[in-house]
Amino acid sequence: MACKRGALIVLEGVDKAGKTTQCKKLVQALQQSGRPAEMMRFPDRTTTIGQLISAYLEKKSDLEDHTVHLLFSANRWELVPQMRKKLEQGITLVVDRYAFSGVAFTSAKQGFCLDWCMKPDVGLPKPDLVIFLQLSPAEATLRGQFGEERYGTSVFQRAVQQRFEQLMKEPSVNWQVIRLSEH
Ligand code: FDM
Repeated sequence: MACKRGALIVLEGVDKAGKTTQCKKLVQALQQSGRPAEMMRFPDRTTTIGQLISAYLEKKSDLEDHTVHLLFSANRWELVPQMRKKLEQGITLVVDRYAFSGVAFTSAKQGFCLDWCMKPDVGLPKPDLVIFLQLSPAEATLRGQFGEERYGTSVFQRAVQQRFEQLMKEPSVNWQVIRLSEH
């Protein structure tokens, strides 16, 4: 008997929005309701490409901006066969960041346009749903310091948030925005 394809669900948002926690909860809830579900995250730091990215994020190495953008995309592409297989097996994938983070973070840097940033990810499996956890800069500040990794400054995170807002105008993507607040 052919089994139903799994859904591809992506969680996006700026740092500290709680994506990882919510991904885990969603996987648990799906499993408890009898639907096979697994979590994935990008970057996947376990692969050879992922290790290059991880060293860059931890500021242990420097990489040219276009180069690291392409590595983030390559890190997604290298996992596509595995993703397709799982989806075909009926497993729902809950993914912590995807190509939208790729575009939002690189295009927040000087000299990058959305169009160039989107090109390397064209053709990736399309998410059935993208949940955007919306956290205002003021609320992010209430949650304490951004991490020690690259991109962990409030000025950069604000620029990233603006880029996400531009991406959310794309009607072909099923965006669902969840506004978070401390109160
Ligand atoms: N990031 C993540 C990118 O710049 N491009 C990408 O394609 C992706 C998937 O890497 F600062 C950034 C976003 C974030 C960092 O952090 C990864 P986490 O804590 O592993 O999600």
